[in-house]
Amino acid sequence: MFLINLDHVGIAVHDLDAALDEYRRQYRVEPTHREVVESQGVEEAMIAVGGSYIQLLAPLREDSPVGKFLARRGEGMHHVAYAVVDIDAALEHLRAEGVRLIDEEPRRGGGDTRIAFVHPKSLAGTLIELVESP
Ligand code: CMX
Ligand code: CO
Repeated sequence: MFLINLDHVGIAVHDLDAALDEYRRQYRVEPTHREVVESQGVEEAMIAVGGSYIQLLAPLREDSPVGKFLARRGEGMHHVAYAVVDIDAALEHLRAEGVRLIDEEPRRGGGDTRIAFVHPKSLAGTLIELVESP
């Protein structure tokens, strides 16, 4: 199967600590993982929900994908991430289908995953991330 799980939903926030405090207060949940991913210009926190995660994203700088998103649209849903078994094969398939890739090759994501983004103009205005777990 090509898509094996809804890995996470990414949500852009201005202040990671404040957003985590609200998740704690409103939903009584704790992040399982928190990490600065320099290459993506974000600090991210993962909150487990069933077999998937909520990924809270705060920008490290204004001139980053999440920084630009926040300036333009404010806080909110930023992307959906699907788990795949073989990200190289997935990218090859999408390329063959003429889909607009943001990442031609996978890069390193949080938690030692390999990730790649597909442009929101390719499908329903949704930024899609593919994730291959180690
Ligand atoms: N979801 C849906 N549409 C989006 C979007 C998003 N997250 N971000 C931008 N867009 C839309 C814009 O609204 C704009 O649409 P219009 O032309 O209709 O106005 C269009 O895409 C281009 O927007 P832009 O501001 O000119 O483009 P950016 O320079 O901000 O780049 C994108 C957009 C998606 C290419 C860039 O954000 C990117 O490369 N993202 C991938 C990396 C990333 O998001 N990393 C952070 C998450 C890391 C993680 O998950 O670990
Ligand atoms: Co993500």
